[in-house]
Amino acid sequence: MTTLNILTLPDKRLKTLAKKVDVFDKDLQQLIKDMFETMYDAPGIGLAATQVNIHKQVIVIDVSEDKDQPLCLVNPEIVEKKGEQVYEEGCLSVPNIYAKVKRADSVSIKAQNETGKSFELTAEGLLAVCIQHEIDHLKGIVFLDHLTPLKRKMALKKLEKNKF
Ligand code: GNR
Ligand code: NI
Repeated sequence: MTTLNILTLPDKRLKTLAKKVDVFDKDLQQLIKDMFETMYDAPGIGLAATQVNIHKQVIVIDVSEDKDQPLCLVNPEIVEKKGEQVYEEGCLSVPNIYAKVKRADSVSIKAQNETGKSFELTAEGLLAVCIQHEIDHLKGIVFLDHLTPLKRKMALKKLEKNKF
């Protein structure tokens, strides 16, 4: 069992743009395994490789109650968004800070699995929130970037204060 170190704000490495995966080898499968263990251990409902300082387009997700529905997305792309929802988000890279974020209510994505096989998926509700949150990480975006400048400033102040 390997748990990876999770970067937290204000770490600038969280702003790195992740690169496409083009080699589906044992190392990739080990990374995915370690990311699932890290996510379940945290615990969290999703984890992007960016958060463990690996700048590849790899995401793991499990929004199920019983933590028995692992979903791995490699090279994910949103192909369609529908509607709006507001959800109170948190992030393992922004500990103890929660804020409402407006996102699409439903997303259709194209992605590859851990062996490189392409698939499409349409998600709504919490799974759609989580997919959008994780794809943001791969682009160097954290949920605080969706807030107004004032709310973001307040959240960052609280984060700083929590360190003492
Ligand atoms: O564990 C997590 N919970 C969560 C709750 C609401 C919206 C998004 C998330 S994702 C987060 C784990 C995380 O930081 N993934 O990047
Ligand atoms: Ni996050």
